[in-house]
Amino acid sequence: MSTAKSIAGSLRTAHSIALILHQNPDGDVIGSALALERSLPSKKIRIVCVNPVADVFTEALGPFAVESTLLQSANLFVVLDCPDLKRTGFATHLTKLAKNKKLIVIDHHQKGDLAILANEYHHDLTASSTCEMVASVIDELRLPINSSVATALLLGIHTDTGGFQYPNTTSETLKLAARLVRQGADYQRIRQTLGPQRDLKKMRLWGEVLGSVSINSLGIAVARVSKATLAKTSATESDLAGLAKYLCSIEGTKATLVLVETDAGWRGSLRTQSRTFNVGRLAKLLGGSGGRKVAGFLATEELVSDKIDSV
Ligand SMILES: [Mn+2]
Repeated sequence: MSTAKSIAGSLRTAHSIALILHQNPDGDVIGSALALERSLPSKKIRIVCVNPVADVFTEALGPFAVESTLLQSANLFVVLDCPDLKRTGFATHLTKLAKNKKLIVIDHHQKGDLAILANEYHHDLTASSTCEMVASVIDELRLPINSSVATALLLGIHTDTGGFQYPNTTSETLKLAARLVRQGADYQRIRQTLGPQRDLKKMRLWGEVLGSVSINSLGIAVARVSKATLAKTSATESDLAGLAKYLCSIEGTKATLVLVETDAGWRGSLRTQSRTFNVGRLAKLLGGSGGRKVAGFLATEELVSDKIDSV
């Protein structure tokens, strides 16, 4: 397993670096990439993602460029905040280029198949976020953290700890957050931009969905989002971001399941904050996959009505 020190060494010697964000990029992966890019201005760095980045992140962090094509020309490829090759959106590309280019992973999730493919796998399950790990890498590089880098790192920590509310918030996390604020991170701005959404379509969608949430016999809060609900509220799937986390706050809930109707069937996303509940095992039973805390599956209509309520 690689350390922050060895990752720093690889970054130091590379001239051209591609930072790869996972699909549907969140605050942690975006914060990690921007912190690295802004810490290494003398390198040629490209941030790459198959999906566009939500406006709220440029609002919080200032403008930055994200490319959708992964060029082979870089000499170092870094996958951030993602254990699974498929979730990068560049599975074929990365498999091919890993044969003659250096591929690094920095991640805090349960290990996935990238652990086999990568040349260096920097992994820390106890880190609150990839941003927390990236902060150590920047320290190893002996680079100063300016206010823009500090804000990017704090945004990732804020995202993955639910604003310091989840159990992954350790004394190390709080110590780092305090240091980042001292180094000029604009926490007020992060809270304001990533805080409760003011978007009316999203509110209407959440209203519809929350109105029909049920809790099954296993203590899972189940929310169903049909195509009809999306159409009725003129909202899109991206407006569901944060819903699963919100549902986790229902008293007595062990996990949450958000079912979204798609052309291929019902896509189920499971999430838990519980230390004992394993949603990955449940997803496997339903033909899906994932880790202990976040997992997913695709179900036919039949499965949704027959099994979900009894799981
Ligand atoms: Mn993360």
